[in-house]
Amino acid sequence: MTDAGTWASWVLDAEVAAEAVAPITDVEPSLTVEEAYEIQEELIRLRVARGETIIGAKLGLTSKAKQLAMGLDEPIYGVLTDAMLLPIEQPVTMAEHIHPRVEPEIVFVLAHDLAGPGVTIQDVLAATGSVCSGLEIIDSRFADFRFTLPDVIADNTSASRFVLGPVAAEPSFDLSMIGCVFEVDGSVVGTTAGAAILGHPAEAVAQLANWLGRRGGVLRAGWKIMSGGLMDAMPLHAGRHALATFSRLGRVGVRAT
Ligand code: OOG
Ligand code: MG
Repeated sequence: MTDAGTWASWVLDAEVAAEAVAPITDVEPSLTVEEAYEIQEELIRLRVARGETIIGAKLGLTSKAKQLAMGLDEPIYGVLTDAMLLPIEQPVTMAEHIHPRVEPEIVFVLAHDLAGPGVTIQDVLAATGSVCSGLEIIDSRFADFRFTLPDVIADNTSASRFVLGPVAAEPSFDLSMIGCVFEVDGSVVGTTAGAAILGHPAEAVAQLANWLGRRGGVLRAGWKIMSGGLMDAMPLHAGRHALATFSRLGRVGVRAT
């Protein structure tokens, strides 16, 4: 592989310029998943070097709907920094993005560290301080949102921004039964439940903790963990308003300008 730092700059520069680039595998078709995570690590190092702080982690492709939409069938992992956290009521600025999409997610806020291997759904719930509603704004740096599994991993799983809803609920109820209604500009575009995420959204967090554990990593107390899009993402355009309403977790919305 070409030096991981070169490809990390390739995707970071595309993000800063808000201009799409070709997928890495167009140039390096043999790029492996393992090498892609090395590029992602380098990308996060660059972001931290420019002043960002890691405040969480994310899973992607944890629902059948997302896997079908993207034509990929394995969960993927990414990193969230403070620069990605969009305060509630703050719009998504189209000029800072390439072709942003928005998707509803269930978010875990950890009260305790969580380290694999052997982490179960029960362990995740015990380590969780609260769960809240979330919207993730994904914005692949690759032209036409077209990528292979290694490409999207290297691109930090298309992470761009995320918004957290105001309700912090104790996870003392069945999270697989959380209902979600997703609306765009006042029209319902999808309905789903927590079980869309690997049967139970905490299963996604357990898989992430176990995967990280094999690499010597830990999910830290205080981190926000996004468990993955509950349904296919919707494109954002200037003026568009997306709203997700959850049972137990209230509502979270975002507008694009
Ligand atoms: C990859 C990121 C997937 C999710 O929640 O499934 C993701 C993409 O769809 O561009 O964030
Ligand atoms: Mg997502």
